[in-house]
Amino acid sequence: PSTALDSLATALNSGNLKKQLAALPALAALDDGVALLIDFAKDRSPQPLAIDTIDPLLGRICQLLNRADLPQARNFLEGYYPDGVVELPRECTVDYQPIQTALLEEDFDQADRITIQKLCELAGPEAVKRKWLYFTEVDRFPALDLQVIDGLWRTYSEGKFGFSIQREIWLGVGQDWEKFWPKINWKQGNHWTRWPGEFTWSLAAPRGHLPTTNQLRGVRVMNALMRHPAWS
Ligand code: UYC
Repeated sequence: PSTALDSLATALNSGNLKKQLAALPALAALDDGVALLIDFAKDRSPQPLAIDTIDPLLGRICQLLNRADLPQARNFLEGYYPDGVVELPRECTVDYQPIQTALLEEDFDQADRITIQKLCELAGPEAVKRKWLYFTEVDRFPALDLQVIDGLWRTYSEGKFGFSIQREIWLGVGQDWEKFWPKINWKQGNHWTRWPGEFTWSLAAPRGHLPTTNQLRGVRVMNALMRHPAWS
């Protein structure tokens, strides 16, 4: 009935991010709701956004329109945001589009694996062979590349995933790793959450849960990510 659509439209136009995000799935499930989401997105930004303009609302709308798989949604996405709602800067030497594609599909498991692979590519051919990073390699990462990866994760996670989110939480617990792990569900009591099987590969995960950084060789890589000048 139109009253249901009306109250969803009111939520969408409330300007309150929590209310807006909460209304999106119900809107995407209605034909008139999909049309509303498309108009809202066009109005908000008729072209993909630069990496310094993170918009988790638009990111979530794209995920839901992509998932709705209706011709009008497909036409809109292809016409306005063919590669996703984030415009990747040309200055990056590594192609981060595969991360954007996986996140758009809400395939957070795949996005996590690609993120690890892309960080190795950024570090160089030795890291690609090794398949893990040295903290000294992280120190040398260009700020822009980390900002792009972080911006993609934030855009497509209702703003809850990404290195900068993990950093915020880590600063919030006074940089105490033992307080940090349980906050992001990487450890419960003495039990490390097993990768990949025990991680939560969805938006149901707690803030900061993704992307993952292996702690098998210690905390130095994560420490280098959290302290990188990209976030200052
Ligand atoms: N794994 O447990 N992890 C791997 C995590 C630990 C282990 C990769 C995260 C604890 C082994 C990623 C957590 C631990 C391998 C992560 C976690 C452990 C492996 C793939 C929670 C045992 C096989 C990329 C903190 C108690 C590979 C990579 C190997 C892989 C992530 C075991 C992303 C966040 C301390 C045996 N785990 N990892 O870097 O190198 O290997 O043997 O953190």
